[in-house]
Amino acid sequence: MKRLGFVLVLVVLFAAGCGADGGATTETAELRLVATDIAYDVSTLTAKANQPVHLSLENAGALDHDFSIREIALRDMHATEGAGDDHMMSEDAHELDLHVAAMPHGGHGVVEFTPTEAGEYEFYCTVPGHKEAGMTGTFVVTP
Ligand SMILES: [Cu+2]
Repeated sequence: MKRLGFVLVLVVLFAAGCGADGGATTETAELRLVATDIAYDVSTLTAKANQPVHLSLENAGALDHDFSIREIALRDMHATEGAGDDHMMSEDAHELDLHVAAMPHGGHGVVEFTPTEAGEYEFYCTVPGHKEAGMTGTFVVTP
């Protein structure tokens, strides 16, 4: 049993070493945002330029909510859940660089992307009246 444990440690160390040798290998930023009626739980989300982001939007409210950024430089974007062009929006989804929706009562949406330029980007909910009610925040991309 002891010997097996030792071998496992070696395997783990070896795997970690490989990751570090990759150089360009960047850990994914796991971001989570919870929407309620009518607010987000945090006002700032942070990631690094060229760091892959996995953003999960959870809807703990009774209304539709989404996460949108009008203009942001990014690559490798795909919404794995909750692309949600069919929900109530005050603007055209095609004009948004980033958009993911979450249905009410525990629904969630997931979007993965890699921001490519440092800066501060406003995010908000496009459901009519929600941005005005305070569903906005800042997505910070550090160099
Ligand atoms: Cu909303």
